[in-house]
Amino acid sequence: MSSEKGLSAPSATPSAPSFGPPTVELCKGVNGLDKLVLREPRGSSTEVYLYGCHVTSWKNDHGEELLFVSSKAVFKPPKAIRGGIPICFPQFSNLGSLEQHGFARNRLWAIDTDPPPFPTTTSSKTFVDLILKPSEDDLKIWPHSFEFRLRVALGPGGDLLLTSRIRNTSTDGKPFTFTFAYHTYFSVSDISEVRVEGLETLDYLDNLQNRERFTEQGDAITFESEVDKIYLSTPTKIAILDHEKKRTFVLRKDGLPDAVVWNPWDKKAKAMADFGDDEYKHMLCVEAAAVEKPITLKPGEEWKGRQELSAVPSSYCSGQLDPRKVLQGS
Ligand code: TA6
Repeated sequence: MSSEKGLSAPSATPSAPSFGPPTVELCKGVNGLDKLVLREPRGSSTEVYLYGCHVTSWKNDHGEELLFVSSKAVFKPPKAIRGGIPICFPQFSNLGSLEQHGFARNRLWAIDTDPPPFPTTTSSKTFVDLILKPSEDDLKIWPHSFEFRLRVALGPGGDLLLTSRIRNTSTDGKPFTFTFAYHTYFSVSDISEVRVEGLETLDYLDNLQNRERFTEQGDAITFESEVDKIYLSTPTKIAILDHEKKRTFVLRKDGLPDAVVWNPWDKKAKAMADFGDDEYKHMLCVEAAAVEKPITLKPGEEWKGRQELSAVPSSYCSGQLDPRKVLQGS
């Protein structure tokens, strides 16, 4: 049982006497939507709306925003917020009967005041637990009872940790199957100067070519046009290198074998009303996902899917830092 305290009682962090205690604050965000602001004693912070359990901000200890949210994002249910980390459940762009990325991001979540013990002890003291259960209307479109618990946490170094626990609570004895993604929008200075390391030579399904299967070439991925690829069975760590900012995002994932890489580029950007025409230059989606092999849960079974994001300085642009070393690091 973790000795941590979450929303109910942020406690002082004895190991950091020179910093204040971690804080979690419930307040009003855009259009009066409820949001939680988590502040880590060393200065990093994150914000999560109860609507969609949608993380819309992740700042480092210098107050720099690391996630992309469109200036045209609509903070008005039932439209999903364009940017941040949309939660795609119970499906990720499968051509099923549901909306493209499921309905979890379009629902109002609740603060989970009585979460079951967290499965792993974590060093994070700054976290909040949210929960989603299907409404009667949800059960009409997806007839499966579930409890979806999501912990949003800031690590001591400002890492952003999302842990999802989805349990089949059906009493009809029926299993259910789902696909999932953390649809993370990273903020980048210039997409034409971004490289992604860790996906080389992997097979992927290309959403721009009827999801046909291809094999990625052997170099880092760079961007000159629209990309929409589902990389299959990827390594645990993926690095996103921002040349201009000399910053590397490291995405670590567990329970999510695949990774989606998406940039709409100019044509698709213009076609999205909640996305600025030029905003494609300053974002890249790299999404920890479970798509190729849908997950099946029997009644009572629980699935856990976790992603950990960190932002580290990288002198890669000067060629000094071998990004592969970033990936092999702890
Ligand atoms: O993750 C890539 C993708 O599936 C793209 O095909 C594009 O549709 C994107 O998600 C955005 O989807 P959304 O439903 O949020 O507009």
